[in-house]
Amino acid sequence: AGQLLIIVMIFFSCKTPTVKDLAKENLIPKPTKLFATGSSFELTGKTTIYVEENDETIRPIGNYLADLIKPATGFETEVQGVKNADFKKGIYLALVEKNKDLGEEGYILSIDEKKIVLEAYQLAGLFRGVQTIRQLLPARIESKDLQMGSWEIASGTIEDAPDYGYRGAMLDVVRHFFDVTDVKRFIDLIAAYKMNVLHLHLTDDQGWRIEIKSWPNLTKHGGSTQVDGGKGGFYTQEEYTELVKYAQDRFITIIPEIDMPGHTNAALASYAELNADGKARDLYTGTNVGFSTLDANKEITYKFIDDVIRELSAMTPGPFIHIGGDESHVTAKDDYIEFIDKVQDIVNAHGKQMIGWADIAAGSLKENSLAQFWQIKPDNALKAVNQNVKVIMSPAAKAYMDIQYNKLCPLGLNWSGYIEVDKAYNWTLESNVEGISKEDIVGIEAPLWTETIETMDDIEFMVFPRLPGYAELGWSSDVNKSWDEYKVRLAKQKTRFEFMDINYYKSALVPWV
Ligand code: TNX
Repeated sequence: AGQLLIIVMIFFSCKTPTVKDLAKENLIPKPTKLFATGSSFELTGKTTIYVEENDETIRPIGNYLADLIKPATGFETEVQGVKNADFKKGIYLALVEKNKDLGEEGYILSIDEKKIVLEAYQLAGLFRGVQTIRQLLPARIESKDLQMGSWEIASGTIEDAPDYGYRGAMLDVVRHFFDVTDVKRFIDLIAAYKMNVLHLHLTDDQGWRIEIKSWPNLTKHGGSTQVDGGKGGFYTQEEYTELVKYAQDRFITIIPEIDMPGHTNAALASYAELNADGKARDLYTGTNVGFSTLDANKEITYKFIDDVIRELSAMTPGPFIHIGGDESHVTAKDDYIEFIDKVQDIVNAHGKQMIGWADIAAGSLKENSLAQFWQIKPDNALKAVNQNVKVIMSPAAKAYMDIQYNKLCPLGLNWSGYIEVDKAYNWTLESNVEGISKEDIVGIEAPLWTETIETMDDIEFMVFPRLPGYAELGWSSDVNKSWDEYKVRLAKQKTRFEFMDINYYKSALVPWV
């Protein structure tokens, strides 16, 4: 009888849901509202992912979740259509069109012992909610290899929506070129923290990285090198389109940047006629800035820009084209102003809104253009705000991921100081610049310039662990937020980073566990 009792007890201990506290989970970004019910849902090989029968648009998100959990669990999770009323157990993804308050990216996640229900007003909200489910699963879910152990998710309800609609990262693929595989990994890494923008810095003095069919020498010659003289590279239009699609599937908008009128040596080396003196420049593999310029007074300059923006707009479904505009130190002031105004018209003529580094506020900006604040002094950004233009927050002293963590950091620059992990997190977008308030800000972007960054490992080392903090600054502007609370949540991401093979910086300020 004793043995039987033990067997019965083991049987029940397997079947009884584990007590788990949703409030103790370490989510980044922190959700808006969370209510724990002290039990759990167990994902097993029998769990099915259901999507509303009449809405085929949800199925790809179900498939994404099934693919996400497959390598570590080994589960061949089925994705099935179901009528709302027939759903009893498993995971259910649904759009709730009445729930407009959730906005484009908000979601409600309800978990009990039998089911997980994820609801959103838009598909993007479902995708963000899937990232929450992902973070609620044990960290070993991130493994590419089969893992032992059960897959429980704490029960309760999460209601969540971002504070800012623009939360992104920038990758400079010019100073060192990164291929499609690397950029896809970068997209996956930012998607895991609910970012929704990838800004690609596609052209600069050292290279031209996007194929323009009407000006083929830009990539043929201009794309043939990089900092320190490596072989460079570029994306064909097909490859760029593939990246756009990959990002779109993760509800991330790619914003392409053609930097001008400065930062244009690669173009000036590729076409003699773009130079004021009609002579092609040599290719450049150094790291100086501010020495090159397109000629604002030549007609061919605007023909060139019109061709480039037309081809780029045709392969960019997102609403924005970034025109750079920074550090045009050898462009006469009047020329610069005329140039920005004309380029803004060209971008608009191709159906897009212009973004530029805040230097562009010297021109007459349209209210639907955006200015990206980056400099130490906010003068340019304030000038933009005075023209009723909204600002993307990317202050170099806080949000630049190419800036060294400290003076021992083996990679990166330090012209804006050092940015340890606490400094990267300990600020808010809305109180960063006097005179730029919440209504003036669309969100945050953390740029990674790559003068010193050569490999995916280098990228990861500079980006992690700062990026989750930037993602949280944009998603959850919590007035009571504190580094001391955040650092514990960040520390718990360690196992995740490791299962994801992320080469992260093990800052001594984070209590890694
Ligand atoms: C300034 S930030 C630049 C880039 C450099 C970066 C290095 C900006 C708009 N221009 O050209 O790569 O500093 O941190």
